[in-house]
Amino acid sequence: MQWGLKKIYKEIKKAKKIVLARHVGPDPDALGSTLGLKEIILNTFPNKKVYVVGSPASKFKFLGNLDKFDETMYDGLLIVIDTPDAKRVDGLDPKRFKKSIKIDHHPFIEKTCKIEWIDDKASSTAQMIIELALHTKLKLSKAAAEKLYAGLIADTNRFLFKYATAKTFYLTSYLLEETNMDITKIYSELYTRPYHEIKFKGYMAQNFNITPNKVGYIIITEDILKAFSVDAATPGNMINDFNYINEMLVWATFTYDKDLKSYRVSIRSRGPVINETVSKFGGGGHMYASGTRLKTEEEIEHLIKALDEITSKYLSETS
Ligand SMILES: [Mn+2]
Repeated sequence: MQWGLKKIYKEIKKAKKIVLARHVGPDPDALGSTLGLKEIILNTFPNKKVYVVGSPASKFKFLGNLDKFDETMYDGLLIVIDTPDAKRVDGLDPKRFKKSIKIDHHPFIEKTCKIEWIDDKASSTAQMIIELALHTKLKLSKAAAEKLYAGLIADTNRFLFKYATAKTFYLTSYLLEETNMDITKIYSELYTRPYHEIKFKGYMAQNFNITPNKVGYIIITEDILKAFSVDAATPGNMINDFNYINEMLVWATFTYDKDLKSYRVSIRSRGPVINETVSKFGGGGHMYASGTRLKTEEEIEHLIKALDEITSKYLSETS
């Protein structure tokens, strides 16, 4: 793998103009990795032009500012981060770049870039960027470290998930040692939220439906979102808060998004592998954290049934 990292470093060193892109509907890992890598590149090569593109997410504004993509950027070096397929890259077509690199920790879907470094055992792409800095001459900075740490703790839910491995802790320790970053500041930026969101979380807690096979789900309508003044991304962002409930081994939120005229679906699991099932419903993701979009309540019913079946199988195999 170190050979691959050297190759990525060489491409970065050669390029004058670098475009960093990630998936639509960005989370802290997608944003922290791209914005963190930008800091690292500029810290090492101050004269390069580095752009981080894609639509902004107001919730994660503290991670840094984004650049507007324009057609003239197609002659730069593209680095796609945290995105397994071309159609999910936000705001540009990766195939139009002559030079492109992918750095991703999702299970492989398709080849979209000339050079691809995929590690589906990595907890986060933030972790992969730290690894890249460790093994090459790229120089970490405190500002970069804080963005990467935000991505890493968001994707591992503060080291709670199975993806948090010895390597994750090792690289985190390296990050702390190298940069002396302020982790409490990051927690406060990432986790402080308005009271009305906590009230909404209370609503969610009270309203999960639970099947006998331990699948918990909640369908959230436009009216409910309105009543609590939250947006359609909020339930999905809160899904990790409903881990460690005895009666729910797999749990999901189905949130109606009036702009997309469809349901945003977020799913988590504490046991059964869910991404293969979810991919049959047009989605994808990781073994225990997955999502998709669905048009109708009928499709929701089918997905719940499919999740119930894999959970039932898992329960009979593990008991
Ligand atoms: Mn990620």
